[in-house]
Amino acid sequence: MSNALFTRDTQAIFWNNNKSAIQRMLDYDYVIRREKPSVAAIVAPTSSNKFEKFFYGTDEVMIPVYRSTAEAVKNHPNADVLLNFGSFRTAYDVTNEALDMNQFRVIMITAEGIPERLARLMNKKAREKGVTIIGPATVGAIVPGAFKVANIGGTIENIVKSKLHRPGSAGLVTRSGGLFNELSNIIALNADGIAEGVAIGGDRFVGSVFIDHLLRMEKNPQVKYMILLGEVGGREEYKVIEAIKEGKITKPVIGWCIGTIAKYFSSGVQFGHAGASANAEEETAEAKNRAMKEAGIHVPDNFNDLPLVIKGVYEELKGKGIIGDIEEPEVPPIPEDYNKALAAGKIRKPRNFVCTISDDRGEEAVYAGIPISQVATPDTGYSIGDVISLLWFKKRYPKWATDFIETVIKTVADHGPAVSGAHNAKVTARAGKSVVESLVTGLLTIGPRFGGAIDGAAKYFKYAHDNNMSPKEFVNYMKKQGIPIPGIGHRIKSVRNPDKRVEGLKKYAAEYFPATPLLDFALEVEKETTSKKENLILNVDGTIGILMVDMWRALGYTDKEINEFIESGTLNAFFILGRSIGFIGHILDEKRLGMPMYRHPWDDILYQVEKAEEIK
Ligand code: Q5B
Repeated sequence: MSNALFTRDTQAIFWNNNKSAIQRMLDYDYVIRREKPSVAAIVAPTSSNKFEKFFYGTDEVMIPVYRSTAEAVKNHPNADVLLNFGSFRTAYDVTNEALDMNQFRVIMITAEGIPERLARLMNKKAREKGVTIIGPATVGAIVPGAFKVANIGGTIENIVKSKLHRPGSAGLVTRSGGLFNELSNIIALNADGIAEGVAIGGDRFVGSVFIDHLLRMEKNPQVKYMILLGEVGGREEYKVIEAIKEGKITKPVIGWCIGTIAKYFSSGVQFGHAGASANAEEETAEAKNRAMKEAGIHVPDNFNDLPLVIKGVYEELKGKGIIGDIEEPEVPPIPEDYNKALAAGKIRKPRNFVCTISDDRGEEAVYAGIPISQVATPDTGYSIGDVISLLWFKKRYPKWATDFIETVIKTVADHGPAVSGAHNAKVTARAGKSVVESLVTGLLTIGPRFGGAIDGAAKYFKYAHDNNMSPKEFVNYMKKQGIPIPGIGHRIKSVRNPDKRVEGLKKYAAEYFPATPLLDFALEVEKETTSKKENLILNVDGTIGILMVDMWRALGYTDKEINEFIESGTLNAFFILGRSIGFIGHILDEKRLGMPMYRHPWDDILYQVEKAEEIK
């Protein structure tokens, strides 16, 4: 039985999803080749994640996430350490609840500034239950080669340099986490590292104090001598002196209290920690250093001499054969963090996705290079047509073109509740589905017959025009293909009941377009088709598709570029975008009216069901 605070089997429950601290623990596990991760579970009350992924070397491991400590405890009965990374507002409640669970042997609390009344209550309860509290206001503790709490020791590179990856011979207790790291390095340079170390924390009322840990280290055979780095303020060092006098501590102790500078100030000095202020003469660093020296503790004359004293005690114990040689373990190479290596230009990687329209990496996201705030500010003159031209075509079109795009969107926004898409959206909304589900149902009806004939119209009319077909030749060509001409024909609009939307678009083009060669051709085709049947007019889809081609030609796009727009479905997208406005209106209307589920009436269905033929 080593009596060490932690072993290689120790597992912790980490309260709060502090990813960088947890990753540091797993990096440490990897370096010391632990068999199982030192973090068994994470408690994150507001997370909906079931697990978090962390690196273990170059591999990844999954650590389960729970919403309460109780759930984590139930699923991980062997995790006897709680790393409480809650804020100073929650840390007390988390600890208090954890103490009642009777599973934790050690609770480490990182928060600084827990109200002192609560800290005392918490510490009392922990002592009564035999639980070791480390902190509050601490970076924790470490048993090199076995288990390390979160950030103690710093980066993994620093840990290896400070020989915290394998057991040495010193037991180290400090108040401060920063000085813990400093001392670890000094011990590594002047001796063989530490066997166990604890930073007890900087608050005035911490759970466990120097004497608690030194008494345990006294019983730990791996610890051959102990180093205490105290601070001005408090009387904890005197408890150690008492224990030495009473023979409870027999191993050599090296001690130093920082804060000797305080004597050069006329009034009492409050150092960084809440507890680092002397309220009486015995609490000064000077007095404590003197008392420690008198009790036989190895106390240097000043902090600068501390390394020499450590070296001296270590070499003496080595000379007596109490400390042996340590075989340095092989340290596996620590994979470099991808983001750091990338930022340093050390690695490269082919991207899976390419984005050429917007960028959200800078201070502000941009639409084709223009900051959103600029686009969105009313007086900068960017319209929805401009936003579409930036994000769909990566260009800022002239006003006549962006106004045309807006006219199209406004024109197709709705055509009443009876059209295929609106009907479907309404039926779906009445079935209790959400706005997005109902919208999607409506959008899915857009296709070659309803609203989605724009690309087809642009394609076929352009083909005919590019190939110098006459309107008659084109109509015959389409008939031979067996394809109804996209953009021709309407269910309710006709020569005698013209579609005012089409009239409006044609008027806009006549006024603002530099030229409309394809529209002129389409109107000749319309004469042919309406001479056969009066509803075979150039419809709204057709007019939009054809005028878009005229617009792009006027803007200088090549035929190849326009054909690519058509092939990729760009033109139907104008209908999809515009009609979404209307569909959403119909869906909200249904919800506002609280309409019940729809069932189609029988008398509107022709039932012609014959008995199925039996095949033998
Ligand atoms: N025939 C639109 O058909 C409709 C012909 C044709 C040559 C044609 C039909 C069609 C092409 C697709 C198109 C967009 C299905 C329409 C829209 C948005 C909307 C909707 C709204 C809104 C209508 C009867 C006879 C047959 C056919 C011939 C028909 N179309 N010939 N080229 N294009 N058009 N879609 O009236 O000899 O009797 O056998 O497919 O452009 O969707 O408001 O409702 O804003 O929401 O049902 O405006 O024209 O006629 O299919 O029974 O055909 O005409 O070959 O000849 P109908 P059908 P025959 S705008």
